[in-house]
Amino acid sequence: MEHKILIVGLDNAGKTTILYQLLLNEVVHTSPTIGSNVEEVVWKNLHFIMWDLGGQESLRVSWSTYYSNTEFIILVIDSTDRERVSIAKSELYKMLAHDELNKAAVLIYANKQDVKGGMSAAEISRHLNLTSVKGHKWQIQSCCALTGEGLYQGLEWIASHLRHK
Ligand SMILES: Nc1nc2c(ncn2[C@@H]2O[C@H](COP(=O)(O)OP(=O)(O)OP(=O)(O)O)[C@@H](O)[C@H]2O)c(=O)[nH]1
Ligand SMILES: [Mg+2]
Repeated sequence: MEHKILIVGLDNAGKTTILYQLLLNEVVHTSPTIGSNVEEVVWKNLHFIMWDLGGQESLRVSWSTYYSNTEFIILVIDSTDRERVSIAKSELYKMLAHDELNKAAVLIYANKQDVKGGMSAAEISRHLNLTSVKGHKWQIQSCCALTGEGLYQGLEWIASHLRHK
């Protein structure tokens, strides 16, 4: 049984870094993703097909072409990017309103926690107004893609909310 996961978020949030940290346990050099990367991450006998989508504004309109059969959305937030958290919020609510994602659960990674002065997970949760999200299961997890800290706690949450095991 394979589980389809979409990794979304604004450009520079750290999506590709997270994907390859999960796949290879190392930090790869990234450049902005045009289109998508897809990898199979096997963890604790679970098979995740992870689609990492490009986050630049012009690419976000095509995110919906990836939505069918998605079990989880991983929304990556750059905790240092206070200016654009409201844009990330509107992208989140657009996705939650989409028919094809009505059964998808959402894991939010509050990434780049290694950078001083960034937003905490609680602060991001308030900015995104997560307590108002009722129709979807959600969880927020702070992390650092460079060290991998927090990433597997996020996967633990996903593993405990699988629809088909
Ligand atoms: N300090 C710090 N930098 C990070 C972290 N995660 C990613 N980065 C850096 O952020 C930059 C962007 O990372 P990417 O993974 O390419 O970002 P992306 O979300 O895939 O961006 P797009 O493909 O354009 O949508 C890179 O320079 C990463 O090294 C983190 O946890 N901490
Ligand atoms: Mg990328």
